[in-house]
Amino acid sequence: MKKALITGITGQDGAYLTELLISKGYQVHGIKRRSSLFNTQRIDHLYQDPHEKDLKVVLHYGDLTDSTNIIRIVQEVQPDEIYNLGAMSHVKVSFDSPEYTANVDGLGTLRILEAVRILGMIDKTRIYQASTSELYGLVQEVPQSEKTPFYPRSPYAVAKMYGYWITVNYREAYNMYAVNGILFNHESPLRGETFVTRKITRGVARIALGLQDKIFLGNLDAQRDWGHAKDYVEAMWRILQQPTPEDYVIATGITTRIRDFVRMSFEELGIEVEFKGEGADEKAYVVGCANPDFQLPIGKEVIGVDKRYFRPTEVDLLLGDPTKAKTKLNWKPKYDLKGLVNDMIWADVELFRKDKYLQTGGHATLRYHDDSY
Ligand code: NDP
Ligand code: GDR
Repeated sequence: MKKALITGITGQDGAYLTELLISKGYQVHGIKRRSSLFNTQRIDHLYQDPHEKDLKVVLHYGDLTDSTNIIRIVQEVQPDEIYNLGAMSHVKVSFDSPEYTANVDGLGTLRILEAVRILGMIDKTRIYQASTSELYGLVQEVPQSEKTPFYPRSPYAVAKMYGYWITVNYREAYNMYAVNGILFNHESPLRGETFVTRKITRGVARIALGLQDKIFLGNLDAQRDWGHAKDYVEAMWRILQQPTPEDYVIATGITTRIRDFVRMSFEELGIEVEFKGEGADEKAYVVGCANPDFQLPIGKEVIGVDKRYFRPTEVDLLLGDPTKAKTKLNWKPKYDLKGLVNDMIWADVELFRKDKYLQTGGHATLRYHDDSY
């Protein structure tokens, strides 16, 4: 039985990757951080009582800032594959916590590579590094491919740049099987609540159910190449199965503005919105409701812009060229953007229907604070 070790197993990608690897017969080991609250919601459906035999998922306490801990876990697990997905992954938050971000996202990668090297496991263990389209930053060339120069625009991206190059360097210096997946944005119903797509689908679901008046967003003009996380973890696995270690861009090849993601989310629920105004004065209003379950007053203001969500330096346009992945990995996404929006918005409607039920029955007073960031 192959063994995989996943850092960041409690995150969006960690959860989908764990499901995928279990379905392929792996035993999956994951590193989770100690937290004062349970933080395993995304993988709880895979939970097994640790007293059972032949466990498919084993969790270890740890942290990417702690090399002794990383070395011990790698030694104990003896993984065939390591997926380094753990990171402080929020671009805006990285401006608030730049040093921590550098430690986890940059040096954390080094700690993984060093653990494998120090333990003499170079010939046994393959390493996947979660690199990102944020490396491209300030637009140099469109679409962005494996050959496009980097110009990172946030402490997050700069830290990931270190992670990218140290992975390449260890591959070249020590002949390690260490590779980068340069993944463009990928989303899902498990997406963290403060990334823009999930912030939108949660907000739109609550507005449609009458639980919230409006949501505030930042830069509506930014363009992103969005795919579904389920498709992207398949690509991660394929990257590590290749005979030679190489880096790959994973993207859909289609880019969309934030404003249009908002429009599409409302549209899925039969609500038509129109944007008016510019910059910080831009707003969206309801202009039609086709679904009897979601009737909102025509003219209702549902989206506003708040400058606090703008970044000090922005990445305006991401559009990936996945030709290499399509040709060499035979990878092709199953979801298009409409399918992604559909999956996300209906999951959030289901989630907030429960809130609605509790509120209507007088069992809860609800306050939402996930529209920060
Ligand atoms: P998430 O934010 O959902 O998950 C991040 C994971 O990292 C969580 O499990 C988190 O633990 C863990 N983590 C955070 N800090 C530490 C630490 N100090 N030590 C150990 N683990 C830590 O991210 P995604 O699943 O979306 O992304 C996975 C990886 O891919 C990340 O590295 C991200 O930067 C990168 N990436 C993501 C893209 C995307 O669009 N989703 C695109 C390109 C790259 P906890 O649950 O306790 O917070
Ligand atoms: P990103 O994702 O920065 O691309 O990083 P995010 O969803 O946070 O932002 C995408 C774009 O939307 C704009 N935006 C807003 N963003 C947030 N979070 N909140 C808002 O209210 C808002 N309004 C507009 C942003 O300015 C930006 O242009 C994600 C993360 O998963 C990284 O870890 C990963 O590496 C990259 O994707 C690829």
